[in-house]
Amino acid sequence: MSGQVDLNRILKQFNIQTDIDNYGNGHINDTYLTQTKNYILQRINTNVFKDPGQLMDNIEKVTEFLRKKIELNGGDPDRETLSVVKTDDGNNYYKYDDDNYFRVYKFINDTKTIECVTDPIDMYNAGKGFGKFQALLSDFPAEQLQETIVDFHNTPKRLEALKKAIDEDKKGRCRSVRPEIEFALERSKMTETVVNGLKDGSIPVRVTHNDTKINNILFDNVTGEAVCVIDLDTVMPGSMLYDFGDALRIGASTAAEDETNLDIVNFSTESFKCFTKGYTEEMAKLLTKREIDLLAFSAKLLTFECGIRFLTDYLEGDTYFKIHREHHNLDRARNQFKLVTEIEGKEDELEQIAKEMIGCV
Ligand code: ADP
Ligand code: GN1
Ligand code: MG
Repeated sequence: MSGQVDLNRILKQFNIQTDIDNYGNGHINDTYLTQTKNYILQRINTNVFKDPGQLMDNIEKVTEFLRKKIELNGGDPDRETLSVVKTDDGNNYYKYDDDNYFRVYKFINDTKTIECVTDPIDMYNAGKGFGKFQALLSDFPAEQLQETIVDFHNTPKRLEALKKAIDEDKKGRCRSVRPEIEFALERSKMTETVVNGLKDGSIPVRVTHNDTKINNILFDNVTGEAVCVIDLDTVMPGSMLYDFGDALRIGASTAAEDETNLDIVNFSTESFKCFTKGYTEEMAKLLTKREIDLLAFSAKLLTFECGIRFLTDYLEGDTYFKIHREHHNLDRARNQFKLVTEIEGKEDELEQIAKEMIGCV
């Protein structure tokens, strides 16, 4: 889509004069890196984020808040949080036309992203990174944030969306995915736990990231430690269980999110243990008993939720997530459902591990 726009003209608005290449593996935005390797340009996906101005205001508030805290803690705010680059007119994004909105961040050098974890130590580092991010935001005034995607982790509503897609069957694909549909509908009961807990107050509302997949964290090239949590588009009020569970969804999987050989898609107990250790080292003091009780459950819930989102998008004709091959969303859904089955098989053990990890910090 951004092939139709003049990227150099956009960069000029941000006072940047260099060429630019495609970059990154996100499913939502289009990302570019300047050839001088100092700026990231992103086209904000307006199919997903309806109000880019509101989105960027959220991000500016959150990053400014983090910047101050990082400075107070003696850290390096240029590395440890995203830095929004303003246009010459002082705006935090540039509207090219009605369909094309762009923003620029400083590129954070000497870091790497991980698509699929092969060493559980990376999960310990990721746990520390996401835990620290959450702890730093624990006193951020949540009422200052707009909901950039309403009901983003409202799992019962996600299931309703799947049912609607089944009823409409726009692409005539339902017939070929009966087992997947059955798998999803059989598990409808679990979708309500966190949403109801937030509603009745038994689970606290916190400022959360809401998209803690493992490639949304930058790791130091040399030490492997988490440097910066990125992709802040969905930072808004939610439950820490969303962040904890979602990080394990890909992070504890032994294969990529779209791996089609389901025999090699397993949920690694060791990765779960390492992530929980890192996360709770930063967050244990802030967690309630109810949150601790639901840590293992959250991995199952968020993996299931993502699976039904992929299946819904498949039935609707692949309009939300970027796909790179036919049936890509179906492959992703099957992969996530395999992980759900794996987690179901070891949920008691995972609960036990989570409690041990909390006890030892
Ligand atoms: P999406 O919403 O499409 O997932 P992201 O914001 O996660 O987009 O960016 C996509 C990828 O670009 C990331 O996984 C990361 O590799 C890279 N990236 C984004 N911002 C930065 C940055 N400030 N510094 C270094 N790399 C970045
Ligand atoms: C999207 O933007 P990205 O690629 O980090 C999606 C997440 C899904 C994830 C599945 C805003 O994340 O919610 O869990 O794909 N982000 C949005 O890989 O929908
Ligand atoms: Mg991302």
